[in-house]
Amino acid sequence: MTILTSLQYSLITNMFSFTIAAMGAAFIFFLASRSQVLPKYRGALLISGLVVAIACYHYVRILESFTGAFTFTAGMYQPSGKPFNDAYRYVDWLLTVPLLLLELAAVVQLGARAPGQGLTAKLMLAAVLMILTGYPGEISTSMTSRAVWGAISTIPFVYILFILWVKLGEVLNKEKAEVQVLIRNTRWLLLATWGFYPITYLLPQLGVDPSSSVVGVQVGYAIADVLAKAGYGVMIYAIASAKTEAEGGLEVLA
Ligand SMILES: *C/C=C(C)/C=C/C=C(C)/C=C/C1=C(C)CCCC1(C)C
Repeated sequence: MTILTSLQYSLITNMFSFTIAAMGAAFIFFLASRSQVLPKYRGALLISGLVVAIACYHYVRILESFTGAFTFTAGMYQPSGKPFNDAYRYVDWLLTVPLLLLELAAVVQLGARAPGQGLTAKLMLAAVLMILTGYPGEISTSMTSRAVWGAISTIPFVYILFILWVKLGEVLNKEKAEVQVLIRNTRWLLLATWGFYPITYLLPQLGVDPSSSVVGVQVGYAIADVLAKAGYGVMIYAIASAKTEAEGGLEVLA
């Protein structure tokens, strides 16, 4: 860790605090919204709830670890000597990224029925590989190994986004117009938010000074997490809700 100004430090801790609030609120929203959609889509909302609950917990730990890594002396935040634990973030992703893919598969048919199951499993496996290979780079102090692990991690990343883009494109035509718009927007949200992570990861490589890098990486990942988990969950809810409507609404249950 490097020395941070008060402004840099509070930007990061305020962002973590906002993320905890956003994830916690999203958790209540997803669970409360389950009754608004057909039973077959309720699994997706439960998974959305799990994702934000896991993230909410990890952000509490990330905030705690971050504040412990600094002491306030002479008007600046100096490294306390206690390391900041990046593993909270990566363990969080290890659990939540495969769940986000499952969440999508629970509202959108990602392939032909039976083979579709296999495809979701492959995407989830690729997600695990992406996170596991990104971690050694994230904690490395050597720019070379950061670049090498980052490049390896980008292979499954490109695979996942490419497959999702193509598969979501294929299912579009089978849906009603309102659902099509929502799936198209979700596709863009996925690309934009997931694309944010490798860009954030690159900041230290781009010659950004160390303290600005810390701010960029921590704030960048937190913004991306809120959008990719809570924001995406709201899109999944909107798809489930539009499909419920298209399939006759909740009255079909009566
Ligand atoms: C809720 C958390 C999500 C959606 C996390 C997504 C993370 C990524 C897409 C990370 C990707 C990375 C690369 C493609 C290369 C560099 C290392 C990573 C792990 C930051």
